Amino acid sequence: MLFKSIKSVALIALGVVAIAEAHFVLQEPVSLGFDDDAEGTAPCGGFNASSRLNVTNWPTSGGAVGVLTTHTTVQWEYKVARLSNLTNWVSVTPTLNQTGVGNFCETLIPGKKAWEGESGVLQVIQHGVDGALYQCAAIKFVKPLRTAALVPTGCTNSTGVTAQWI
Ligand SMILES: *[C@@H]1O[C@H](CO)[C@@H](O)[C@H](O)[C@H]1NC(C)=O
Ligand SMILES: *[C@@H]1O[C@H](CO)[C@@H](O)[C@H](O)[C@H]1NC(C)=O
Ligand SMILES: *[C@@H]1O[C@H](CO)[C@@H](O)[C@H](O)[C@H]1NC(C)=O
Ligand SMILES: *[C@@H]1O[C@H](CO)[C@@H](O)[C@H](O)[C@H]1NC(C)=O
Ligand SMILES: *[C@@H]1O[C@H](CO)[C@@H](O)[C@H](O)[C@H]1NC(C)=O
Ligand SMILES: [Cu+2]
Repeated sequence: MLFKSIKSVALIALGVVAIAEAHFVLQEPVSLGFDDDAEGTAPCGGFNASSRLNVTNWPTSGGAVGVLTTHTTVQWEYKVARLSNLTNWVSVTPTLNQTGVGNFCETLIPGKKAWEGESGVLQVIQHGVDGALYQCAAIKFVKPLRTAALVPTGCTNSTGVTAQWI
């Protein structure tokens, strides 16, 4: 649900308590930023998609995407674009139907093989009662991992969280 005045710094400080007030917050990889009021603004929830302050290497074999979510039934889309063409957002998974609130971590969201070596942006879209909501992260498409993907500490599923590709 929309909560008018809370800002990202306060949200981070409040941690889990804040999930009752935010639509969803991208926690992994490092987000371009969170603004509750602007989260419905495509492509990046009110933040400049070209921002490169904190870039996460993204193996084309897949990386972990962790969110805090407050809506009980939502559909997720995971898309990527090249930094050189931020009008061309490409889905890297089917749509995911997810229920339950709290932490939700998809451990293997792929990159795009054809874009290996290029700078890009990961876009996470939540469709729910508040319409489409957007969060992004600056990434670089890198070679697939030969070992099992690392799931960052804290990228977990809360009790009662379930999901199904549709
Ligand atoms: C977004 O950031 C890029 C790169 O820093 C800059 O060139 C562009 O003007 C910014 N766009 C907006 C709308 O602020
Ligand atoms: C980038 O993100 C990492 C992981 O959250 C953090 O440790 C680091 O301080 C961030 N760097 C900047 C410049 O924000
Ligand atoms: C960006 O991608 C779109 C869709 O593929 C394409 O039509 C457009 O020509 C591309 N623009 C640039 C600058 O490459
Ligand atoms: C998503 O899952 C819920 C709970 O199982 C179900 O009621 C709903 O119909 C599903 N929505 C879609 C779009 O598949
Ligand atoms: C969280 O649940 C989803 C859907 O069941 C699953 O694909 C994912 O691997 C789980 N995440 C973790 C960290 O176990
Ligand atoms: Cu909401």
